[in-house]
Amino acid sequence: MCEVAAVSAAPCPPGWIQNDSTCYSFVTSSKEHWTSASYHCSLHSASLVEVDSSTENDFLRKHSIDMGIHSDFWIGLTDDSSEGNWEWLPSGNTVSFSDWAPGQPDNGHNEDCVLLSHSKHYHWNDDQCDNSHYFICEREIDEGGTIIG
Ligand SMILES: [Ca+2]
Ligand SMILES: [Ca+2]
Ligand SMILES: [Ca+2]
Repeated sequence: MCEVAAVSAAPCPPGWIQNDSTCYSFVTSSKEHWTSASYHCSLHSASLVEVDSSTENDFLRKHSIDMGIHSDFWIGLTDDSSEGNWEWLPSGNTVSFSDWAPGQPDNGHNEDCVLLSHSKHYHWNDDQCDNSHYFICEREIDEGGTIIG
């Protein structure tokens, strides 16, 4: 019984942050292209963050600001497969919530991947997928309150 309690108290891996039923990792160890960032998350049984609600978006923006590093973070939204048709990958979900910065998305330089933009107060901006940025991974906490892997 004691072991169960100990596990339940820390459902996220070291260095990950829990919010509601999800663990998040704000990865600042290296800047990556969007595709490489997505792959990095998958190595940790996670995905680039899919922002489903204003609550989740508020959490991500607040934490980004609080980190104080003034850097952009990739999120899991892209229109790379069809210009203007935004989808979350890898889920393939369409956009149910969005928080574009004013004037965005503008596909400014063939921009098909989305980040939380520090220069836009961490509202969303589309950017070129092969630019290198920090990124945010997320993974759900399973029903047992623990994460496998
Ligand atoms: Ca999410
Ligand atoms: Ca685009
Ligand atoms: Ca843009």
